[in-house]
Amino acid sequence: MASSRSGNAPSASLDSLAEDQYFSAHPTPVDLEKHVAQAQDFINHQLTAGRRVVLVTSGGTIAPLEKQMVRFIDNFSAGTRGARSAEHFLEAGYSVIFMHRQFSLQPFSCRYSHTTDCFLDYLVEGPNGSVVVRKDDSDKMLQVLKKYREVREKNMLLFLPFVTVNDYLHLLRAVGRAMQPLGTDGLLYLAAAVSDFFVPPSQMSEHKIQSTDHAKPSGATTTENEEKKGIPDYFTSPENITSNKQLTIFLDAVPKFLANLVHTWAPRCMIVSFKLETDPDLLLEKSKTALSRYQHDLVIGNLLTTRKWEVVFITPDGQEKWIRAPAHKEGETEDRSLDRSKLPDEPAVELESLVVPAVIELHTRHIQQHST
Ligand code: PAZ
Repeated sequence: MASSRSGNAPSASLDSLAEDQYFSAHPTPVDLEKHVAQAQDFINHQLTAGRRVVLVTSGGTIAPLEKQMVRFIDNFSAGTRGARSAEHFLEAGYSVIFMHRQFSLQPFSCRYSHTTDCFLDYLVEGPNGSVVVRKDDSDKMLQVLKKYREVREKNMLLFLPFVTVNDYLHLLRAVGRAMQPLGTDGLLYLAAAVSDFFVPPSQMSEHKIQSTDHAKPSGATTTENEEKKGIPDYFTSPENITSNKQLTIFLDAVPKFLANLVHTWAPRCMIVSFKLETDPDLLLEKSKTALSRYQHDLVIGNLLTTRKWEVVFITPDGQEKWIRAPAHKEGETEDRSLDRSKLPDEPAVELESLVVPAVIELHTRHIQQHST
């Protein structure tokens, strides 16, 4: 079998330096070893069963502001894309490593959590003090339950949680590497919304940031003068003393490791990244730039307001292909930008039911092209 990309990294040495620096300076999550062992067992099982495996990342990461974290920066992602996509991959016979933000939506249970109805609304009191599902909901719930039980019994679905952007990066590297034995049968579908900015641990306040006028900005470093006098300059320099209890936080860019994933962590797997934008004029350009920068297999672009209705596939052959969910009236699939203000909450057909088969088709081609 030919390696698809290994060794072709444009700046491999720089990437590996950045990788060493990041992973030695940023603490390993407490559960990492346990989660990696679970992933390895799961992958070995799938290798024996001869199944393809997809790693689906899902939900947002947080960027903590304090080591003993009280506050953090989060983003909007609920994990809908990831949870629904995982279901469609399972339906197609893939085994799924579902790497998700803790408490975000999960495959199958997403049909009943984070909805406007509380899960208790689906339940009623049954005979002899039992609890049963409300009659109108029980058929549908039974179908969902059966599918869930089946994939769990066949050991086709593994849940791995993360919370912070650092948890995510450590876990992605470890699971990506663990997927290497799958070769081209491995697929990475990176739908998580990963923080672009964070406070690195070296700059992070140990304790809760205080809301006094003289609070030191998070991320500000101690100066030589501060150390000599034992008095932080911050408290003596008038320009740093804020009025109106404003807090200034300095954020660093989170390093991008997609090139490392593509070229060294999982070089033979197919890698799909997502690109989210809010400005329609930027979406195509940014998606194309990401694909050419990281040299992976597919970028799926989407806009915040229309993400449930349409996505665009950007592939290395320079093609762009829009996939659109049918509007709620049958046949209404006009080739135009969607006007969010006129759309109902959800399309008639779930977008992921169209996106996942299209990704699988490309994965099949990837396997054919890179297997000898
Ligand atoms: O989780 P969700 O269904 O609310 O949103 C999905 C999404 C928009 C986060 C995903 O489709 C995506 O674009 N992820 C990558 C985001 C980015 O880092 O650009």
